[in-house]
Amino acid sequence: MEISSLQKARYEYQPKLPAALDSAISDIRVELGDPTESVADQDQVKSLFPHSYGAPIAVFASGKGKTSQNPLRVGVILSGGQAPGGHNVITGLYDGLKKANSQSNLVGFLGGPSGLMDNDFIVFDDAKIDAFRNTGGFDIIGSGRTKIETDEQFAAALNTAKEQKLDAVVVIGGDDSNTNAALLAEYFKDNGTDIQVIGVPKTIDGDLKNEYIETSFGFDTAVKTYSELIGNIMRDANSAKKYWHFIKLMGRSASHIALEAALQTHPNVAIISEEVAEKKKSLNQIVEEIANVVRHRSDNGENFGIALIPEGLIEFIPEMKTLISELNDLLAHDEKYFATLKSFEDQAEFAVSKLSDHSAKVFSSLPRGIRQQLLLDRDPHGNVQVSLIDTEKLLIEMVGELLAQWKAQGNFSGSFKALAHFFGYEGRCAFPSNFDADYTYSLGYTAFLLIANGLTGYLSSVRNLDKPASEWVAGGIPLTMMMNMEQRHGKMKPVIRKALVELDGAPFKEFSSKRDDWAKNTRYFFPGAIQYYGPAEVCDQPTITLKLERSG
Ligand code: FBP
Repeated sequence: MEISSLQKARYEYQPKLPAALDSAISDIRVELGDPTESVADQDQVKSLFPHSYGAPIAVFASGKGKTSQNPLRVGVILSGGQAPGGHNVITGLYDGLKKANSQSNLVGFLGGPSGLMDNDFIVFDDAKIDAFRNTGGFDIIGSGRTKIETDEQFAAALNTAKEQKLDAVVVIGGDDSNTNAALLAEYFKDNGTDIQVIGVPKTIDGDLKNEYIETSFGFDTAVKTYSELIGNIMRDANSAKKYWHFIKLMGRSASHIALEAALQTHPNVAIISEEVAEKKKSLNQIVEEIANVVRHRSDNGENFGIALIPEGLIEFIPEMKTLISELNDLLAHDEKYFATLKSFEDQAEFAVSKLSDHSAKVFSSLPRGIRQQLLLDRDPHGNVQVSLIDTEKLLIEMVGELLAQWKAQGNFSGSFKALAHFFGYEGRCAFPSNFDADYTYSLGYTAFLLIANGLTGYLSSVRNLDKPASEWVAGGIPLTMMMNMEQRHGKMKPVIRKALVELDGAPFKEFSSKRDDWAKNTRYFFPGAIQYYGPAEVCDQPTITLKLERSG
């Protein structure tokens, strides 16, 4: 296979490790803290995880330890959406295993969790690993969204683990996949095995974080990629001065990506879904707010602008949220009957007959395309596939209609020509930034250390991320500690709590203190492309969100 010059150069990049990990394996020791509790619903979570609940936080420090150097056989899966750095989790895990004992083996299950259930695998060797060092994507073994859910699926996973003689399984995934990892760890123990399960926090969405997990990997690279593109579009808009650009940004639920991209580029409008929910803004209110910015800028002779729209917005608008939740429930309950309805008209009629009066009205008021998108198949976790809903086009249409009304009333004299963009998939497989390359390699290496210290049901954690990598602190956080009970598919389930944008958090406060100025004036900021080589202030900086959260 031919490879680019950058890929060749990136093969040579040596990811940085926390100082405590950058020594002989025998010189790394684990420190265990006090027993922990889940974030909420302690009694229910405890009763569902009798074997793993209450485990202590683990931290790795320098000093003589008892990290096992016996040969290990470990399986790894990549789960869910791609995120830059996934390959380096695997290379870090592999290097840790081989450094401790060259007889250890790393088994990669193909195509996500289904590979584990079907025992579809490869065994990594140096050549395979070296071909993927510091590269983006998940193509080293592929990923998938199958959920290990039913008794048969859990039994199949255990069967494979036994057949493969695995000591441990590493699940690289987001909140749902790591919830699965916690259930799997519990199941393995419940079935009398010592097979360990370790999770690694992945997702460009940035919503798998808490006091101990400062960020999920991939967020840094994805948002820097989007910000580069937004900056380029801003310069184009400011050069031609004739278009508004409505840019939808990936992030299924939380608006961390939109917020960070706003902090990096200073757009005229950036909607933060969590604020929409908190202030109970209706779709019409959002439309009016955007139209007001368009009018204001137009009054200043600027018939152009940039609006950032978070992918998950639609689910945070109260009337839409109710509608979507009613649709989710009815699609889950009447799944079989619904599948027999072939035309959109029949499906829509059935939905309207089952929805509450208010939701039926909201549903019927939406353009046909959006109604169709709302009835699409859910993902395996029961979520609406918001990346397939054209919210940016819906907003352009509605803002355009309102401005046309204002024009007819003599309240708007400018022009509104808008273009829609969606930045999502183009950010998920970029070459990981130095931050993500270092962070993911450290997470993989830490996953190995957790296994070699006999721990299970943990999420690999690397903290102190606003400092140079040598000062990072590696360890493990019990997965049950991050759990609470939530309704899924109409039933209460233990899940890892998703981290949404906090309106009293430093990143949102910084944004809200600047946004009025950015709306009226053209303050565009051009971050440019991710740099891999050069001074640390250009190449190794974490996101603004991470810095503000750590200093706040
Ligand atoms: P994960 O939560 O699995 O990391 O996926 C995140 C994401 O990229 C979302 O931002 C997006 O809504 C979704 O995946 C798209 O899913 P798919 O790749 O299945 O189209």
